[in-house]
Amino acid sequence: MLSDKDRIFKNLYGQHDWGLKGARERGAWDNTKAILEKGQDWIIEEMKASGLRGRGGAGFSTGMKWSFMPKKSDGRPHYLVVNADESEPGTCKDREIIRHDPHLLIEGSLIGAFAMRANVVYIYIRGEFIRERQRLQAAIDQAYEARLIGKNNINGWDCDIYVHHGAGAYICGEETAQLESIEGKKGQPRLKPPFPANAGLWGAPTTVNNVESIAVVPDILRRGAAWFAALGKPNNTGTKLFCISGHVERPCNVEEEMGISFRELVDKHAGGVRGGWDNLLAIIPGGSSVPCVPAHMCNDLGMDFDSLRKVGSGLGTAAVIVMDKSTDIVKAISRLSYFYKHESCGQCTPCREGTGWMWRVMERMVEGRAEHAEIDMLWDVSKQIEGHTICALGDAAAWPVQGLIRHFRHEMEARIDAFHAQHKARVAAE
Ligand code: L3W
Ligand code: SF4
Repeated sequence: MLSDKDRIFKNLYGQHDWGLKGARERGAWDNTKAILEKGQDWIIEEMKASGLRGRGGAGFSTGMKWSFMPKKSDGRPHYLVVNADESEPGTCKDREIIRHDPHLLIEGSLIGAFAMRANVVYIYIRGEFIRERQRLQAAIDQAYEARLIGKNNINGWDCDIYVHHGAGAYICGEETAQLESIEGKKGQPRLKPPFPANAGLWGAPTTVNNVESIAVVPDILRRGAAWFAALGKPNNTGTKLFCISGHVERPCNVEEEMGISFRELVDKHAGGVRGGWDNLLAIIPGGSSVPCVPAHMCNDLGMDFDSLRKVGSGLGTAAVIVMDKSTDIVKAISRLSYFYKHESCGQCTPCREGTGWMWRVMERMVEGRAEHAEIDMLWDVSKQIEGHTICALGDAAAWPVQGLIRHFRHEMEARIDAFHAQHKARVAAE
């Protein structure tokens, strides 16, 4: 279990002052100038050495991503975009950082901007987060007033931070759709490559990082990459915010060491599975976009990128959705299918048509109004979507359905058999 001294988010539950004074008491903005004075190369190497992997879902190395930004200016400005569009079902961690520790995010933004030679940062915040946007703006105003950011600030790197709010589209959390949205266009993903580091906002070098990824930067650089890398497991280092929801006694957000077992995470922080461990049916360990993991595989399950990949799922955003045996798992996954159908931007055929097709079949599967062969057809369609689309939403729609078929095919078949048996009985009675 993570010790208090290794905790980064000391005000996760909002018990203390969120403002500049409180943040400073917790160590924020301490010697930021000295960090910047170590230079861009040192910061990027230190970030690589920390092993920090992006906290928005994909787990790409943050230090590596920063290193893709051009080292020499070709006249184009550089941009840092902080992705605060937190919309992944089950995910509610970035919101807590913004509400209760916004200065960690602001300080991390300044350091990241410096490391990538950017003088402008956009924080793209989910449209529904109205109070959070106000809180973030208030914290930014405090930082300007104290001359921690802005032009000619005391830290020695000009940096303006703008809060840009979304309008309720999940797809604007995809990095290139987010860039389109900031540019004032419809939020539709772009083809990659080129990656944003080469051609991002208005065609200029841009890096998009998740809120949590940026908010942990000041602590990593103050305490040292070795401290962060010693937490967790090799290739899965550091601390992580987990959002535990669903059928647990006490749903919560908690910062823990990467790689903690699912059982310890839920027992220690969420009061255990509702009705006891034997009542567990399955979990979705990383936000709605990753496949479910059935109970029998959850015993020694490590909550980190590689361990979850090994069991055919993923850490994603670390939003852990716990489902007990009262859950209609076919209905639950069907609801996710509806979500992805609704949120598809419609640019590519496999996603636009496939998500609607999967949802309609899933709705029939809930009632059992289907044939056994359609389960295989559903699998085939999901495979036609996966990897054949512009952005990851297609994969994200396919994976939950694949997880259901892989682990709960017997449940789908039983439902179909029951439906046909009932139908037969009805016909016989008539
Ligand atoms: C330069 C290369 N850059 C990759 C960069 C790329 C991006 C990052 C990861 O996220 C996940 C999905 C869900 N040169 C590069 C390169 N990059 N190769 O690295 O890229 P990628 O393509 O692996 O993934 P992605 O499309 O950024 C997809 C999760 O995100 N997800 C959840 C989203 C919701 C939230 C939220 O609510 N907070 O994040 C939805 O799909 O798990 O695996 O920056 O440019 N050769
Ligand atoms: Fe749009 Fe879906 Fe294609 Fe992504 S995969 S670009 S959401 S149609």
